[in-house]
Amino acid sequence: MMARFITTFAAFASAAIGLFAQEKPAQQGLAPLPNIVLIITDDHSYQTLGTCEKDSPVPLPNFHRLADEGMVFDRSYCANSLCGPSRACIYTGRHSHMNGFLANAQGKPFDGSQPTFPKMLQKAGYQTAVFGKWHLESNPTGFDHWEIFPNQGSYYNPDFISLAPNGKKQVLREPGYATELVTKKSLNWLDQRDPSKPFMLVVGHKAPHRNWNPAIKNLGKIKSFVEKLNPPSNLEDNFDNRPGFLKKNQQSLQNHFAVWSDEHLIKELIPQDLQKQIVCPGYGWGMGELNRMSPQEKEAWLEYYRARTKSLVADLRSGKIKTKSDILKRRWQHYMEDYLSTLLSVDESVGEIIDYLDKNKLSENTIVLYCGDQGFFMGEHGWYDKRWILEESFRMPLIMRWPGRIKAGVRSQAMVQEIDYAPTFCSLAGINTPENMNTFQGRSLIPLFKTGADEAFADRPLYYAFYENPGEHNAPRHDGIRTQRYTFARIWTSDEWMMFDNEKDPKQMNNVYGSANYAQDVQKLNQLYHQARSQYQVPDNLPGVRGKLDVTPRWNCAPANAQ
Ligand code: SGN
Ligand code: CA
Repeated sequence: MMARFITTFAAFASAAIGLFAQEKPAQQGLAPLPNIVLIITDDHSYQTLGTCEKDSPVPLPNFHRLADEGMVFDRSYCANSLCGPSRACIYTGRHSHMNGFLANAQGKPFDGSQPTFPKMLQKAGYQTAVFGKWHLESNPTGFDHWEIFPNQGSYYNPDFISLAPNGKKQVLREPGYATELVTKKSLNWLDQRDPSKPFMLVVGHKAPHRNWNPAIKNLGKIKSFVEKLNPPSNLEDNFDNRPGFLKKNQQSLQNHFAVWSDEHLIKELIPQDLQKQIVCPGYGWGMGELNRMSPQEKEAWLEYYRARTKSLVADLRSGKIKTKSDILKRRWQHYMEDYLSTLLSVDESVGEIIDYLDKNKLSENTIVLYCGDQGFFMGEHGWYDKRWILEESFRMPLIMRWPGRIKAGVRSQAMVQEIDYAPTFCSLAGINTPENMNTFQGRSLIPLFKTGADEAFADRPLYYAFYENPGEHNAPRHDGIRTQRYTFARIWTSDEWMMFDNEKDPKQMNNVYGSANYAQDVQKLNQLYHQARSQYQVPDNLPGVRGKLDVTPRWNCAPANAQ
């Protein structure tokens, strides 16, 4: 394993990008160190990436452009499908049990004293900044400049936390729409940077996170398009043939969707008798974002969603919508429309960033990595949200663009994971000393730049663990692996196992764990699962069954990263 790592790395260092063979290329008069732009969205699903097919119906032209000019990864996965933990994995290049940030609500912030790629790049002379979504509770470390949302952040007129000139933390509310503000701040920072130094910029968008509030200018822009979409075939999943815990989950459009804050229906316009049909018990009314809007924004927002509500009421009265299934389908359309509308602004942001790099002749020396922070259910299994090792939640968008260095227009089938980004960036910056690289559990993605394929990424079991218990949507603690063909996992809370043959059952409707036909594969996967746990140094008591987990961060990962 170690040998393969070294060979791969050596081949890369000498051939692909010779300048990185040395530790500090810039000091040796070689080409400048590459700049890094990491764009992270919140809850962007692979299914709605808009780049997946050339003729994708999702109207996101700048994502199409990014895909045309870069490499799209079809098999890119997170490590823990929740915002804070996933970001901790990205920044540290290590799994949650190593970086100590296991869950959003673990009551202990991310320990910013541990090694992260921003800190390493900063030390190597990079100018670094992060804007927007951060969600790790402690102050960002490794960044020269940061302006972050408190917690989840808001869509309209959001607050930003930053350091005042006196070094004290300040919270400032800024007029505008979150996605546009984050883009503007990012581009301003680029404009004001010292051009003699390399930079690493993190653009952290809130969109398309719940409660899916689009920019006012984008309201209604894709309504007619969404009306032509069909919901996933398993929108009304009954969870037969699978562990009982899936049924207990609380993230269904049918039963756990708040009619005002999530669906944006206006209560006063829904007659009492119809309210019973459309309100999920316990998920009623309440809408914080409305209070953040200016009177004009509020009026435009209300006008748009009044029309949505009236049309639903009219269709219920006329009988156009009758059954529970009809109501669910309409709700799914509303969900899709709002979710995708928030992405219209992300699409603009991506376009503006690429334009900036092109116009300023930075593209050829800048790698842009676009990713989500996990996957998201778009009605598959009847769900929204994420948290599960199930495919839609585990798989996440990843596109990398670097003209001349990363082959354009390629759809890579390599098995990659978010913990790979940190070692990639550090290798690109020439700071891949054994000491640095031994803090990471991922692998540098550089061997994939030329063609999108490499033996080391072909069938690499990826480890996943989720620790909240029970958490907001009642998802249990579980961990497992994804191989090229199978998903294999243990639900610790209920001691149930699940295994999906993703080739035969891509929608993951049938647990084959106990099936005689798969007995040999179960054995093999069980072995791979235990191998992964030992390779990544997962303590025996994790994820644990219930109760609080408190893990002290560790960062000496050798030899786990030397796969
Ligand atoms: C909020 C959402 C949840 C979501 C978590 C975590 N509820 O609490 O639906 O799972 O964030 O999301 S909401 O009503 O407040 O929108 S994460 O992406 O930040 O991990
Ligand atoms: Ca998220």
